[in-house]
Amino acid sequence: ALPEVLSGYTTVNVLSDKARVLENSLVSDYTYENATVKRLPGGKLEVTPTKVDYNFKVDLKVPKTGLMMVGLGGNNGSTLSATILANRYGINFRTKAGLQKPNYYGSVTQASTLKLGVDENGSDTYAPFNQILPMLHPNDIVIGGWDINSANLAEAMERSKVLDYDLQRQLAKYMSQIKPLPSIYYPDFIAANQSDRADNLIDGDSKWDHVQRIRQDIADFKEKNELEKVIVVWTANTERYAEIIPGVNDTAENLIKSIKESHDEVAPSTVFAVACILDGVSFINGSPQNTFVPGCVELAEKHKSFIGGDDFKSGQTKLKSVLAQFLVDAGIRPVSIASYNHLGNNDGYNLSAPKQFRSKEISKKSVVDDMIASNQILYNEENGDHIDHCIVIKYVPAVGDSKVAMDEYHSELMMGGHNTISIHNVCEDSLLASPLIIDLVVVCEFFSRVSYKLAAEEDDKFQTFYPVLSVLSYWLKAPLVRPGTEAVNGLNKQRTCLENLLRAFVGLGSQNELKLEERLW
Ligand code: NAI
Ligand code: DG6
Repeated sequence: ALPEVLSGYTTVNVLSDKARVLENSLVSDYTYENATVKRLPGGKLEVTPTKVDYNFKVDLKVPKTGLMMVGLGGNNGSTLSATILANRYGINFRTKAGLQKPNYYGSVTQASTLKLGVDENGSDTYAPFNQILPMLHPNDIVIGGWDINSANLAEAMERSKVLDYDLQRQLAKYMSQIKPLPSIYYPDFIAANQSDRADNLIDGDSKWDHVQRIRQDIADFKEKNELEKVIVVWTANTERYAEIIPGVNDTAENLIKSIKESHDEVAPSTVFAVACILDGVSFINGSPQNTFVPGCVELAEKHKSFIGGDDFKSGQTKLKSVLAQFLVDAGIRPVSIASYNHLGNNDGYNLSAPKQFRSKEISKKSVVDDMIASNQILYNEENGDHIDHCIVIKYVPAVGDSKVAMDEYHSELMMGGHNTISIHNVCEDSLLASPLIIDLVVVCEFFSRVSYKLAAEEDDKFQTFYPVLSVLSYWLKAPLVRPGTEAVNGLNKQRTCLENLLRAFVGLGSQNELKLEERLW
């Protein structure tokens, strides 16, 4: 039984004979049930159920954790830092609508719930997502990071024009103390229009020296703040794609060699990722570029260091990962999706350059690929096997951080009919994106405390998850997955995976909506 021990950490006690506390860990037994499918001649499918028995182990102690953001002085970096400080110090502020209390709305881990089961009346009963197992609280995250611009965070917050004046005024004394560390700027990778920002740079041109400097920055930050763990998130400008060149960035060895030779095709984000991987520091890419070139993924495998990416999935794409899935699952055939965006923040300014726009276009487009592949009745050689998917982004300075997203989903119905859904969404870009950074950090930190083994194996066989943390996909537009496997884009599938893993870790079976209590006599 778990109650006394786990109740010290969370508000949920799970009484399961499939989980037990051993020292400071929770160990559970889990049978993974799946099925293998074989295509037989003539088109029949043969399905064989499979079962594998695993043990999971969760280290219950939450470490003191630091978050270092690359692009700390940007809209996301400054908005997230301000939000954490406002929550930590309980700073209420006045808006034209009255008194506003700080909160973490938009964060799955902080503001959403999970269904645990039914109460004595048969009613579904929920608990906060972060109360099932011990998780990092955002108020406890120590903030730091780098930016090519030297503005302190009070100045950066003012420049980003996201938060209300009364909050900015009260936060200034805390925010002004946080100053981004100098960073690396390879002008060819981000838009030329960003050059005026680049006044806070690490000296020298050697990319290998840059790797070493970043490693030192992380070590210093860890020591100064007495941290047990650091997670690094790229929330800097979108870069252009790096060319994948055999011999340059195709293997771990070649990538390291190329960095040592300061090869032109090694992007700043890859330099940061490599620095982190070499020291086992988890690195998450919140932008769309191909930071994780094949050599970088191989390096992460070698060092068993967690990586996650790419591109925060905040508004338009998040909705697409629900709506397109809904249409296809309803047997309706989307034939075109036209997605327009305009925004007036610095991200929009950077994306007004063609190569940086192209990176974003690729990640925004990829989100429906697996949905098309899942339905051969709707998508096949005869009917056509693609959706006309058009992505437009325009920079309109006047709207600032209030991004406008307009989408048209045009679908084919029964008997040649059509259905067109038009969506108009105005949102504050950075207030949608910042909570995702919290979730990515909290969930990444949590999974770095999880290990598993086959049930039949000895205890010394526990090992961590595969380094590409695809469980983070919920928050990412173009989920990075293990090479050779396919990304899951549907938002509900992504959440179901997370939910069921959490349940497995505490000895509960997978979530189901069978409701047999109600449906059977
Ligand atoms: P931003 O332009 O306000 O901030 C980016 C910051 O990165 C700037 O302060 C810039 O000086 C800095 N920077 C550029 N290159 C750097 C380098 N090599 N090292 C350190 N700092 C560097 O952009 P914002 O709005 O904060 O977005 C950040 C990233 O997140 C962008 O790539 C954006 O596409 C991506 N993203 C944003 C979403 C949102 O809704 N805000 C959603 C999805 C992705
Ligand atoms: C305009 O597309 C700028 C982008 O950085 C978006 O704000 C960001 O990629 C969010 O996109 P989405 O599709 O998740 O709302």
